[in-house]
Amino acid sequence: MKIHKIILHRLVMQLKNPFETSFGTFRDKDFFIVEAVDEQGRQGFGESVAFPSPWYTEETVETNRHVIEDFLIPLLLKEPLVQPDEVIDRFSAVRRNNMAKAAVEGAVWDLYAKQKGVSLAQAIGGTKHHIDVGVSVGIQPSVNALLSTIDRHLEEGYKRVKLKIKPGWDVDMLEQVRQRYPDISIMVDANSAYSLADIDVLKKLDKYGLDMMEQPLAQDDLMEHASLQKELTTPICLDESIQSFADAKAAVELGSCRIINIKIGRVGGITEAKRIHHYCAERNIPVWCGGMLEAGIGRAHNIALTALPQFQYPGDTSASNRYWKQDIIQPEVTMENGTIAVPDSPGIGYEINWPVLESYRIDKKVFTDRDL
Ligand code: OSB
Ligand code: MG
Repeated sequence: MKIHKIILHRLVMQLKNPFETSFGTFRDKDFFIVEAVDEQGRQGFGESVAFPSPWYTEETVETNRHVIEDFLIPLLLKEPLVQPDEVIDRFSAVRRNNMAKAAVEGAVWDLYAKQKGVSLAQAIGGTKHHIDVGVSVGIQPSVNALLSTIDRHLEEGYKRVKLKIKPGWDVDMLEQVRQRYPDISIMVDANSAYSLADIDVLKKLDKYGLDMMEQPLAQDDLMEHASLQKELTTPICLDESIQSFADAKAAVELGSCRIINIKIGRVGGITEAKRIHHYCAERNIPVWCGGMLEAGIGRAHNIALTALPQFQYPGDTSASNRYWKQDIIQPEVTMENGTIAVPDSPGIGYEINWPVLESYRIDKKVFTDRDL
């Protein structure tokens, strides 16, 4: 396949509700849509997931721009590809910068699936027609506010809630949540807010019957998570600590977690995500698909990935209307009874809503193979 042209659209979209984590609060989403165009004018789309500041990993919107424009696009336009699993090798001349790579690789995958006339889910080996989804609830101003937010999401039909925790917003909060909802599926996500010195608090969470505890300790740690996992009955799930197949393998071998959250951006694209998925399937480690507050394109990629069979827990890929007044795709992503239908039309299976996308666009740049 030959990519003839890449268009970088930079968008800013306002979240319906601010999203608070142990690191800070998000109100807007500033990101890129990568559009890859072939000689026939067919278009594939990818979405970047880095945030404006490097709190989650070291990448930012600006490092994504630099790496995509100055390194990845020239590498991609330079020579034709046979198929998208090669993109990761083509990009290996650039160390890390996983979110930048994933945004570009995602556009190639979508284009490839459209060229073949199959859905993206099919192109990567997905088997499901519906995926189970949950919702990730940010830190709230009060427990009462949290309880009414959970009420609303359960009414909407979400299959599980993920609650963000941090020191001081953990045991008491969960005690009250469990009193009100003794049976619902709950997990927590600390985004690295604890250390091993907090082990007594973390052990107290065992009694709330959580599906899992996501990334309690340092973002770059595997060893201490292994020590912690030995002391907990709650399964640990790693998010930030898993940035590659090698990390996933080490985490499983060391016993650092019993479940892995796969995010396409964090691991550098769909091909690396598939490798982690296949390894976890062999090792009987359940995986699920995390979220980065994506707009419609990134959301569509997550849906396709989650169609793979080892995605065994509900993901964080909620419906478009949980985040946006108006999403950039048509139709928007909708959820019914806690599930999202996996599209079967070619590629990501959603059309771009161009007037809406353009209303959020703050910049557009075109790169062609003739510029090289
Ligand atoms: O840790 O999973 C996380 C959002 C931004 C950055 C990191 C995380 C999250 C979420 C929300 O938990 C997931 C979503 O709803 O997209
Ligand atoms: Mg997380």
